Amino acid sequence: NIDTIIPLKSRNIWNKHQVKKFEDKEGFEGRFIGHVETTLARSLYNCDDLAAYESTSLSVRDNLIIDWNNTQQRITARDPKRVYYLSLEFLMGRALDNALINSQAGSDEPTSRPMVEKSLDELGFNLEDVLKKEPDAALGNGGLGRLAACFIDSMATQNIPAWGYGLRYEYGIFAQKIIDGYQVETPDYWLNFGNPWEIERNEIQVPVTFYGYVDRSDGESTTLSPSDWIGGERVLAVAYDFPVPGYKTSTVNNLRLWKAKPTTEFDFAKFNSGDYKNSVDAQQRAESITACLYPNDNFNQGKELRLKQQYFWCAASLHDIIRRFKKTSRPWSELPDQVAIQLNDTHPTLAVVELQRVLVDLEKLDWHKAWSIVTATFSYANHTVMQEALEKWPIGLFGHLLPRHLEIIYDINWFFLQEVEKKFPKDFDLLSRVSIIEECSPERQVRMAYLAIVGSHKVNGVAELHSELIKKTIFKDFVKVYGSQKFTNVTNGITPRRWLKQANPKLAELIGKALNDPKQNFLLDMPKLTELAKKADDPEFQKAWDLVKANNKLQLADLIKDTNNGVDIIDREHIKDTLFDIQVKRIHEYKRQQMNIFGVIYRYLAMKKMLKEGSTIEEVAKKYPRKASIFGGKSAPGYYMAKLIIKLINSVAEIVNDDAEIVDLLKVVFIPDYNVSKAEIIIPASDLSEHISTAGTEASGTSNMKFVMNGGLIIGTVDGANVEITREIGEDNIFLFGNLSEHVEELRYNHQYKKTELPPELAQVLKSIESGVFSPENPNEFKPLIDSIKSHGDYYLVSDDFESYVATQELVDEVYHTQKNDWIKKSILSVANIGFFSSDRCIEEYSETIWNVEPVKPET
Ligand code: IMP
Ligand code: B1N
Repeated sequence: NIDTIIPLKSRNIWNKHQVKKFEDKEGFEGRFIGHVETTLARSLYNCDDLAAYESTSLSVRDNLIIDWNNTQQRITARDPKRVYYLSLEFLMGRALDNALINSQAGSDEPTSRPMVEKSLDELGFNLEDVLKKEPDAALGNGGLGRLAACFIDSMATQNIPAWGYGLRYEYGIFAQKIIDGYQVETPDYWLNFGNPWEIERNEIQVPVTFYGYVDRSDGESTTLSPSDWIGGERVLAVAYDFPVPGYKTSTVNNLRLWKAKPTTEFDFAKFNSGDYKNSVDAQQRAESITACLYPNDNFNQGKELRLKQQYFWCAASLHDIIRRFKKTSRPWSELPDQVAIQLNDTHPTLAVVELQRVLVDLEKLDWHKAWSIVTATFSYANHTVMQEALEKWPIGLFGHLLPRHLEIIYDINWFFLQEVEKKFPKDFDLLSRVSIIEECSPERQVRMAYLAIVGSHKVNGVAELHSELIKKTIFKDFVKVYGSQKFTNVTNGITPRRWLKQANPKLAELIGKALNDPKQNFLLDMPKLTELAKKADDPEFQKAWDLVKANNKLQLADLIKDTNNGVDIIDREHIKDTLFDIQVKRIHEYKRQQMNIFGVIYRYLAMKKMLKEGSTIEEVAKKYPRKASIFGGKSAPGYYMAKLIIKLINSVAEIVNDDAEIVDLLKVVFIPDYNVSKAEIIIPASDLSEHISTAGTEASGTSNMKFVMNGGLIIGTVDGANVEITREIGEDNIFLFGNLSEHVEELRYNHQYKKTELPPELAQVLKSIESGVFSPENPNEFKPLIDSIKSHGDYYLVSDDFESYVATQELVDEVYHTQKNDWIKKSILSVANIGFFSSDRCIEEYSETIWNVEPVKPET
């Protein structure tokens, strides 16, 4: 406790020198130069853009830390219920621009950004160049990790007393290079130049134990009574804190990421036997726990190191949460009144078991009392129905690493199954279906999703369709056991601070003007955007709207030129009449980039055919007007088919872009190394974006929301959040196509029993690929892609949706090129009605219906 450390008589001096935030240009410049000269030990003579970035960040961070301290003190004094958001991934992107936008210095400016921009200019720097020096914090794979980042932004903005907990990977998601059209992974050592945004807390070190055995030599303890776990390996978790500023509030929350390091304890047994080197090596291995993010999206690889990461993180985080709870000396029964722990998918499910272990083994609570505290504390969000993504751990591996936790899981399961048996006597089938332990060959496994359900008081899906689907499919039996009240929906959302204001400042400004809200308070209340609808038909406004889009497209053209060795692929003269059709997301068969590129091939072949049959290029242009088909995204390194899809896209690009006959009517681009900061340039530039997953496979999707918020229209299937986007913006403003999720099962069945034929459009496309048009040196190159459709049951139903996809693309062309005003109107109306998808709304729903927490507002 701070009060006891500094004697009262010394307080005056402390208060006299209290550090103050900079409030104006003068103040900022003083800080900036101070950091250049003392923190960085540089000077006027050798301050480059990187140093300017570091110094600006450190200066802004100073302000954030002051607010951070005040926030922590306020919360400590009020001691409200807190939320802990546990996520193995936080895909934060860059921090500086966001901090400038979210924080306020200077009373006349809405944010610090314009002031700092001016200052930097006077100091001899350009803010945009300085911002580009920051590497992305890419500690995530895709949607799930970026959702966590949006959520912590919204929690800070809404003054929710919340903490994020995750891992500080030394290497985030790999950097993607494209070499000869193939993806090549290179390491992302994002900490190369240090990181001004993290505060290393060497004073916060939590010991974490692995392996060993449970000692029952007293002959008395059972698995249900306090037990002695004798660990075999110990590492330390060191805390690294990242400030999370809210928008237009002085609340700054904390994201705490753990790094593994060796203990100072030494293995004397090894040392005494003279094995000094092995003893040191064993210690060094500790650091491998937080070395690397697993680069899989929607896929469970089942590696021991991954389970180790999960336990390391859960144990350290829980320890911290419990330490904080204990400071107020409340009885354990009040834990659920003070603490809500949110599980971002099943990755942190071990925290459930760890809390039960702490309560029973260390705090000596009765098993059942402990368990009711545990379940009242946790809630679980499911993010996928894909079988290959559901986490399961072989009990051999699990029991070796965490022997005591496996016992606890057996006991949790035992009591759970008893409950089920009581409700449904003699239904042995049901018992084995819901058992947390899957009894199957070759080895029994722990089903983490079932453990998460049993250990939580609420379970939610992330979009309406998805939440209904999990109740009918993967968790059907649990609805039977618990009733449906335990299962709920919170549709995903995105932060409009990053995804509108930061990514598309000109559009935010235009909207602010239109709403008579130059300070852009609408960013805190996105449903206010509905007022925009009044302007949808206004020709002047349409013109201004279109101009913003055209400028964003030029910026994307610059990015494409940069990533393509300086070669301009996009014709700038025609930027306004070139439809930018974009699909950027992880490459995955279920997301169906293959269908998109087949569509591009279809278009190309059709254009060639027209020319061959004597049409003029003008006639071709009429049917197939200017279009740039833009792709981006990473494949998991071991995902063969996804990598082949990347290669196909690049091979098609090579042929199409070099084909002088079709002039510049069709361009194909694969942007390498898609990440958050590239997304901020790509998304605002889209006319059309593709969200075309097989119905029922994409839990929600969040980039669909980002594209619409930036005035792009969607071509999409009736899947994930597309359904609710359609409801909000109106079905006239979205291009939907394809089969519905309720037909998927039957369609797959038909494929299996060969009752389907390829539609002629697709047959033609596959034939051209097979004949080597796009891989003359190796006509067989793409055979596995073709076989997956023709011979292996077309699991993702490309052949079932292809005709309607192609037809819908032709409708898109028609509206874009012949009814441009109508297109712009659709765009404005879409933005007007996208307010529901602000992550602020998500956080309100979680706070009210799941966490039961309230904001703690700063005094004004
Ligand atoms: P924790 O919740 O105990 O981890 O505390 C988070 C931070 O809040 C600490 O590192 C302190 O900076 C601050 N803090 C915690 N307790 C107090 C307090 O009683 N007075 C002022 N600041 C506090
Ligand atoms: O979570 C996003 C959703 O919008 C997406 O539809 C969904 O695909 C995504 C294991 C995952 N689900 N599951 C994962 C990521 C990493 C991993 O190791 C699974 N990602 C999603 C946000 O709700």
